[in-house]
Amino acid sequence: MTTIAIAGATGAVGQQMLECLKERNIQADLKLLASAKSKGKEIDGHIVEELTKESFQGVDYVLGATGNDITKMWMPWAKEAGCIVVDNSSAFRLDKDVPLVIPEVNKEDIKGHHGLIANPNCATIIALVALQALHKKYRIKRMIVTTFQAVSGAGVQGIEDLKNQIEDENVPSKAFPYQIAFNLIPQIGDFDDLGISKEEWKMQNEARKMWHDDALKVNCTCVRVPIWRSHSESITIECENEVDVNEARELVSKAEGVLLKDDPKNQIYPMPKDTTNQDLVHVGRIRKDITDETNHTLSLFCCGDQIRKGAATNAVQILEELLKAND
Ligand code: 11C
Repeated sequence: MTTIAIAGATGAVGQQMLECLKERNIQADLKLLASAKSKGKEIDGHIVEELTKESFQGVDYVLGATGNDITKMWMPWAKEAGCIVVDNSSAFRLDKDVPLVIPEVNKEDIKGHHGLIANPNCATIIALVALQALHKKYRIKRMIVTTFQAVSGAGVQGIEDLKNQIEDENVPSKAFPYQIAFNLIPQIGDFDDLGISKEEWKMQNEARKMWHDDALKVNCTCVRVPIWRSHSESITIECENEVDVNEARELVSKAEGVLLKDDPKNQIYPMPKDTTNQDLVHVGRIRKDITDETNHTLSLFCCGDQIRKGAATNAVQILEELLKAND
């Protein structure tokens, strides 16, 4: 029997990974790994073990759901034990010999792995799943993106901050630089000298890698919003080829991993409430950019559950591809 370990099994993404494995009926012996303080805890009939150097012996696949520093600590141990890792942290995403994969976008890149495949950033996954069919047809050269990212993207503390401040606005935030309830914060991650945050750079750097196009230009503004779960994105794409709105709608309606919700006159469009706790990226508000008379630009709105498709589901889909290749 195949053995799969989840590193960081007690966090939101780790627990979702466990659920996804079950939902997708992946048959394996499971090993849940976490820090010493979670040792002995029971999750869904499995006892959590402390993540140590020895944890990876006898493990075939690891799903990584720990932060960058912890991931950098255990990765050599998993490598030494011969495990194949699908890692959700950003620690290795841009490394040359590490494929960065969204199955709906570039699953063929998995083949080139050397024991480690990286899972992209959640907002990037949601955007690229929404855009893949349009990119294939029209070849996207430039994108302007504004994200509206849920508090759960910042972990359990993000949810706690919103909960506390809905009750009492005076409770200070621990996960955010300002109050998040009844507010928006246009900062996710630290800013560089250009005034661009780490999260904003990910959209360009990771999209370039998965679309194999170093010339792709992305102007991204990431905003934290007081929503529990599901990230939303307003996206404008400038394409090499001429675009057609009706054709674009048709392409999106047939795209893998996507649900077209685009009938604005009847108030049908994507909303984060509807994408929560499911795997499809909802896409709508597809329209011509009226500022571009050359007809190469489209705008749209999309939403996706960032803990599921933006993290756990995507990782488990990669694992499924690995298991298929090993059959
Ligand atoms: C957030 N997107 O909502 C972040 C969390 O690159 O994996 C995930 C960061 C990443 O705060």
